[in-house]
Amino acid sequence: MKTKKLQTNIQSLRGSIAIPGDKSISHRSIMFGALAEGETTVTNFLPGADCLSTISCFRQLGVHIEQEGHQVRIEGKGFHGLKEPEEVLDVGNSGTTIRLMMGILAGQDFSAVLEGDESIAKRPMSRVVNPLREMGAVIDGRKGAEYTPLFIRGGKLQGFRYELPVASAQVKSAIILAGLQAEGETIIVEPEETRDHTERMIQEFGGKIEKDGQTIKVSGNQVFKGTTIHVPGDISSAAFFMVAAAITENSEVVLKNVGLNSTRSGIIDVMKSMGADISIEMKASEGEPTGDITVRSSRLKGTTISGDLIPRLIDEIPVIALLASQAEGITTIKDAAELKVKETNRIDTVANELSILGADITPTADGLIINGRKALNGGMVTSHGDHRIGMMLAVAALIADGEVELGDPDAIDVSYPQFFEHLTHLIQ
Ligand code: SPQ
Repeated sequence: MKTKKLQTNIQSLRGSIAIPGDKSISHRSIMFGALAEGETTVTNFLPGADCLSTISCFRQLGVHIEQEGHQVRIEGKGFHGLKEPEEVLDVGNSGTTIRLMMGILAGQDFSAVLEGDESIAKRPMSRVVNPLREMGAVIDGRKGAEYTPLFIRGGKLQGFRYELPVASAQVKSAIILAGLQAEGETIIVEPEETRDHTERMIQEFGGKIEKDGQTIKVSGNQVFKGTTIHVPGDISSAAFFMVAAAITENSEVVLKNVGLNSTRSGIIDVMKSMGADISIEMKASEGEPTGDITVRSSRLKGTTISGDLIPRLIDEIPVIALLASQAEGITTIKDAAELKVKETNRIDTVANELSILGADITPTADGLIINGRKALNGGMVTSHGDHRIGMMLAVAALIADGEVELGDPDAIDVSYPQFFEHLTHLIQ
């Protein structure tokens, strides 16, 4: 396995960085651009491995996409212009790609096979397969289509009412994408509010979607018009530097143009409640709200994170666990069993890897208990192929006394290819 020696025991972090484009929004900009009629231009696109998988799937479906760095041009085909792929669609490591693609393919009058890497092969798919089958799609796969490879034969879909059993933006988005191609109205009820980028993007492409509390209504037979999408910086990427600045001495870091959609900004609320020195300057923007975030070295105290806060910070929990390991007292994270079905079982990987570095952290059935203010030591750790675990460990190393080596550092390219370059820029 490839390893990387991490920078440890640093003096301080200072300076400013422009956070790369949001992964969730970048995926959706390609999908809606392909389904719209006419041309769509995307700026500040995230050229991470996951979003490149989405582009390559749509190219296989006959969509012409030009991508150069952070700039993308898509020649939209409309809902009826996609073609049957010649080969298996490879989603790589991306849960968002496979789950949202299933919603799109469910309404298409052809067959396709979807597959991904080892981690995708372990992630549950029946949460998307079951509602799409109810709408009329034919789907098969390993273990009753719980796991990849998945075979999907789309066709005539019927709108329906569906109460989501888990709070998941991916499941919600897959059903919305199918609903846009179905006969009649589709009604979705969320147990807790999840990221709403799909709903917002439908409106940006001239489509209609209604939202009343946690109930969403969408009708079929809509026509989307190509547009220009500017992707804000990814708060899930900014999170690593927010925590890094808070836990290191003499630090002050400014993170520019970060998306501050309230369905994603739970980490800001948690950091404030833990006593972090954090300030936000909102920017005038169309579409998603954005702003600059400044974080300074902080004296932190433990907290409890649970309930409807969880979907607002689900991907930040690994780095919040690290933050809690440096806070006075106990932090309890609960209601987060969804962490077990991410790129890795993030309850176990966070607890195991941070324990190696000397944190006092206990996994539970639905979260973590962290006993804080423990000095971190060196050690041999690994990302386990999970980008967020890799970046969390690189931030932990900053305050470790002793050498830290990270196994499989390239996993980070999934969402933040410039991560180490940006980290080095901030280290003084
Ligand atoms: O795309 P993928 O692999 O599922 O990525 C992750 C991540 O950490 O980057 C989860 F592992 O983000 C998901 C997120 O957890 C992205 C996402 C989306 O764009 O809709 C929604 C969340 O997943 P879910 O299962 O809660 O809907």
